[in-house]
Amino acid sequence: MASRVTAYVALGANLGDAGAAIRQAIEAMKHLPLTQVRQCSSLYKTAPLDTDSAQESQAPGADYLNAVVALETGLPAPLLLAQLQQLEQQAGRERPYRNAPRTLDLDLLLYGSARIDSERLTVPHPRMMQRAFVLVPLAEIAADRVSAEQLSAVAHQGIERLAGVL
Ligand code: PH2
Ligand code: MG
Ligand code: MG
Repeated sequence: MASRVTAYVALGANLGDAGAAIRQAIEAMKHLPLTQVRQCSSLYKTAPLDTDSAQESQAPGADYLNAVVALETGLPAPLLLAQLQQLEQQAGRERPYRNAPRTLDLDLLLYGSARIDSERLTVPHPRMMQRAFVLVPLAEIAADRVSAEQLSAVAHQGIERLAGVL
């Protein structure tokens, strides 16, 4: 049997019904081939980060809803990425400019202990350690993958846990 890997995926949305988009994406991930959803973090309300300064005429957008899930998967990382991108498309994702508000963003954070540096995919996700909206929900379900130092480095970023919503 092909080997199975624990992968962590960050979910984010700040356009349209973000809560519905995140819940639907988690349901859809349960139906991906060779894949089970093992754990879900709480849902978090987070202030938009890194909105593109070259786009100052654009509003930074609404607050985000963010979460992280753990998948157990037999899909190789490039195929998992393709499946996640397909779910983004099904949620009506458009990319008018970098970090634009989005109906659904699914980022592959970690794929087992793999280090991947290809044209299409970098794992661990290159910016995850600077982002409370990733580290706080990740630490909730995978405390061994985030250190106290990494959490305290992002502690100033606005993030609110929405208990009992997911
Ligand atoms: N995603 C980004 C850029 N900024 N800010 C928050 N709060 N949440 C996000 O998911 C997010 C962001 C790029 O993917
Ligand atoms: Mg992202
Ligand atoms: Mg993305």
